[in-house]
Amino acid sequence: MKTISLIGAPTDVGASVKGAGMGPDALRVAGLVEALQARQLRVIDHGNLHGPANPWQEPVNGLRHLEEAVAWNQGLFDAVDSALSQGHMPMMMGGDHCLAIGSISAVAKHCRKVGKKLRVLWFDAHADSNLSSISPTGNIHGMPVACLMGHGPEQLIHYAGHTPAVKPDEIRLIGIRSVDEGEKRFIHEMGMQVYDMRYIDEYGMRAAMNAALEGVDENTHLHVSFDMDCLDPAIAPGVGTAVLGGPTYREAQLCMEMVADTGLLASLDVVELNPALDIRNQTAVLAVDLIESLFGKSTLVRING
Ligand code: 6HN
Ligand code: MN
Ligand code: MN
Ligand code: MN
Repeated sequence: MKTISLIGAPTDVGASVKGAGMGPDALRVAGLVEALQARQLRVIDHGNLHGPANPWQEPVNGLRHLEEAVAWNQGLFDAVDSALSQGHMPMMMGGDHCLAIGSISAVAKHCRKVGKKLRVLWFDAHADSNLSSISPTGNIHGMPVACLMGHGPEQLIHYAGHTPAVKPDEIRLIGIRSVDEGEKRFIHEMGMQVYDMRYIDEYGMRAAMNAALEGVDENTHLHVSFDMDCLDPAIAPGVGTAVLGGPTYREAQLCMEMVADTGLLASLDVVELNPALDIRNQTAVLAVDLIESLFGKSTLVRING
């Protein structure tokens, strides 16, 4: 039986608005543990990590709350590292998306240790590929992809023990539709593969997912980093940086089902859920619904679905 290690990271130090720190509890209230158990998974809820409060300060040298982001990511790196070394599947409940630096760095370290290929599927409205020199806000939740690729403040790029933690060809950005000018150049220079909303409109989600999953095999560790603002705000209003024109409910379900079909999901981040902006916890309920599909719950009539 697969064991899921649930790790709560209740912070919004990397975000532009307050509230994402309530994400882990909103997911619990929405029934995450029970939903996973119903998928025949063993669940260990490790509770919430502790870290510095959000000092709500202006950016310093293009970075907001760097010290706090470093502390949270170190705690998360350690928790994910420990879950993986026990053979558990870590599920990080954010918290804002800067936390993916610690989480995915631990995954990258693990992959190198056990000799697995890494594939990160990054679902997001944003590219999260800013650098302190080009970021319009200084918010670190806009920078995790760049940090994971070795471009970022020294304290945020070495958790994995090898830098960059993630190579450009190990990550796919899916659903993006809000990209800053500097990010466009960075993505181009890095040669990252992007399945943005234009691609999804023209070719469909099935084609986007097939392309994003191309090359994964039994020796691949598949990590999903799911920013709730990837989804259309009509179905997911509880996020701090909503952008019109995201995937529909069915498109999102298809993504999850296609990941489930690979049987390769090995770690997960659910981030940017902001209960302060939600309506009756509906975005958390939606997250749980999508996670069930990610773990194989199917709308189709199948023997094991
Ligand atoms: N997220 N590109 C904007 C910025 O401030 O860098 C928005 C980033 C949003 C990040 O939602 O995880
Ligand atoms: Mn994000
Ligand atoms: Mn986002
Ligand atoms: Mn260095």
